[in-house]
Amino acid sequence: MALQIYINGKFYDKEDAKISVYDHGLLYGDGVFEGMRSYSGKVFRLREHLDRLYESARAICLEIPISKEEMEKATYATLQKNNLVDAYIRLVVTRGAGSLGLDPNKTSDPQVIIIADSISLYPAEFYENGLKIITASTIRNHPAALSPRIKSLNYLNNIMAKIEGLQAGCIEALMLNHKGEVAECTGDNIFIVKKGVLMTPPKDAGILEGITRNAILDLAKELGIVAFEQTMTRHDLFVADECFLTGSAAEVIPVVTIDGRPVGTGAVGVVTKRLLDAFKKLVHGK
Ligand code: PXG
Repeated sequence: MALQIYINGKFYDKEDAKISVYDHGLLYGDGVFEGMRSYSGKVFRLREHLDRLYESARAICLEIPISKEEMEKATYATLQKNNLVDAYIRLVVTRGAGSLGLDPNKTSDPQVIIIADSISLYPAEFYENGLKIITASTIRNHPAALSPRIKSLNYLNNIMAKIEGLQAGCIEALMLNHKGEVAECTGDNIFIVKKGVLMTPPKDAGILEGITRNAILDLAKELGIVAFEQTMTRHDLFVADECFLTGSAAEVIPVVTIDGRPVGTGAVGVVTKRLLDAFKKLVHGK
């Protein structure tokens, strides 16, 4: 059977799952989304993802036509419909179809889309040997232009940074904020370890407050690793002992070089390895 996509309460074959070319999600990137994972049939931190989705929608004055409870049920229904247990799940809410023109009041019927698909993992080699990343010249959104805390369908600046990374042979790229401080990567949050202490940029550093990020901060507490939010510059990365990235897609992935410079010894760090193992245990329930 073809993959079944949820749109506004109904399921469609992947090939027939379509929305209007007049949808402002397409015309203007006017909408919000979430990317989540399920492990053994349970969506990891679903409540947190739903809270972030509804907050992103509220921030752009988009009223999601169904409740969080209905969205939760629809998410599980989509998994079940596709017989998926370990999956990648994308929730998308668009502004809906309207006339050509920015005015959201001229749209109707926001579209709620749920895609559950098998996960394409990064090669295992990256988890064992670590990633090489570069700093992109494209910065995160200026908070006065568009809050970087909104997970909107406008990802162009992150995509431009991703292209810079890919052109340099890296699958991730570091993004700074408008003050030149370290923010995050194009779809992942960043952590460093210095003298055994774990640090990550604060929520107001131009980041998306990652759910994996918050899970890692919780795990650090449980493991007795001192951890806090810290404003940092590239200097802090260059003199760090360890570095890793977190995200729903990547989970926890070590970084071993930044802008061609080795991080610490240039090998995957011990604190990183501990947290990576603890995260695996957490999501796989072992
Ligand atoms: N920063 C940005 C800009 C993101 O888009 C994260 C950090 C990590 O957040 P979570 O909550 O996932 O720990 C993200 C998340 C995709 C995809 O399909 C993107 C994300 C997550 C999952 C899939 O490109 N971005």
